Amino acid sequence: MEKGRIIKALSGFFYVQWKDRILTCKGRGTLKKTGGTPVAGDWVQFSLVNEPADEGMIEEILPRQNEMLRPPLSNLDQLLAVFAVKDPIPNLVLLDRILLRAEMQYFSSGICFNKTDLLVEEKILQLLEGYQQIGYPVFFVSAKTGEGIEGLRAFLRGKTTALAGASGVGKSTVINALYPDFQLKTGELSRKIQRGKHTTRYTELLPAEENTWIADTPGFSTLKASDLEAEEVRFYFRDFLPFQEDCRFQSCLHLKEPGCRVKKALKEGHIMQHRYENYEKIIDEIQTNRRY
Ligand SMILES: Nc1nc2c(ncn2[C@@H]2O[C@H](COP(=O)(O)OP(=O)(O)O)[C@@H](O)[C@H]2O)c(=O)[nH]1
Ligand SMILES: [Mg+2]
Ligand SMILES: [Zn+2]
Repeated sequence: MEKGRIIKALSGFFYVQWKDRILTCKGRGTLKKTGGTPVAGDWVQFSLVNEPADEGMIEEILPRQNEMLRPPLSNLDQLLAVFAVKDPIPNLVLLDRILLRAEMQYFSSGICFNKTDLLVEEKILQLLEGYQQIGYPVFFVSAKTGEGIEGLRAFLRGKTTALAGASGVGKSTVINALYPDFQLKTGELSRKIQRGKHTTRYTELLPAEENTWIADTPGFSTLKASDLEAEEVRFYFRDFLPFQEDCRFQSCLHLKEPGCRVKKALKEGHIMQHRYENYEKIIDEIQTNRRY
C-alpha cells in the first residue's frame, strides 16, 4: 500500500497526489464503516490498481488532524483571509467573521491585503494595519507588481492553507504571482479531471511547493448565528482578551453592563471602533435568532 493525499473529491472519484503524480481513485466500499467519506486534504492509504493508467483504490483514511465542513476540507494548518485594499473596498465585517470562524475552529490565520499598487486613503490603511496590532500576521501585497509576495510565500511554505475572501479581491492572481509555474500544473490537472465532466465548483488543494498546499475555497462560508453562543464569541475577539478579565462581571458581554473594561478600552482607543461594532452585530444576530 502507498500513502498519498487527496487533493480533490468529485463525483465519486478521488484525485490522490502521490509523488509527482495524480492518481484517480475510487474508495473501497468498507471506507464508510471505518472513516466515512474521504475529503480533499485527507491523507490516505491506497493500493495501485492500474499503475500505468494512474488508477488506485483508497483503502483507508488516515486520522484527521482537523476538518472543516463548509467547504469540506481536512488537515488544515491555517487560514488566509484575502482582501483588496481597494476595488473592492475591504469588507471588514466579512474579515472579522472569517477571523472569528478561524479562532473558533482553532485554525491560526493570517490576512493578505492585495492590490497595494492602487492608491488608498491613509485612514483605510490604518484600519488594516490595526489587525497587525491585534496580533494577526498581515501581508500587504500586490499580485500585479510582486510587492510583498515573497513574504507571503514564506508564510505559506510547508503548510496547508485555506484561502477565504470574496471574489474579485485577487485570490487567483495572488496564487499565480506566488507560484508562477502553477498555471501549467493546473492545466495538467484539469485535463485529467475532465473525466469527472462536472462544471460545478469544488474544493481543491493546489500542490504549490513541497509540503505546501493551497485551497482556494469558493464555497467558504462564515459561521451562522445558530452555530455560536453569545457567551463564547467574546473569547474569539483577540483584542478584547487583555481587558475582559477586568470587567466587573465575569459574564460581561460588553454591551450595557456596568463596569465594563472592554467598553472603557474602546473609549480609550485600545480597541478599534469597527471591531467592536462587528462584535455587537454578531451578538445581536445570535440573540435575535434565539428570540424567534
Ligand atoms: N491593480 C491590481 N489589480 C489586481 C491585483 N490582483 C488582481 N487584480 C485584478 O483584480 C481582478 C480580480 O482578480 P482575480 O484574481 O480573478 O480575483 P478572485 O476572484 O479573488 O480570484 C482582476 O481584474 C485582476 O486583474 C493587484 O495586485 N493589483
Ligand atoms: Mg478566483
Ligand atoms: Zn465587559
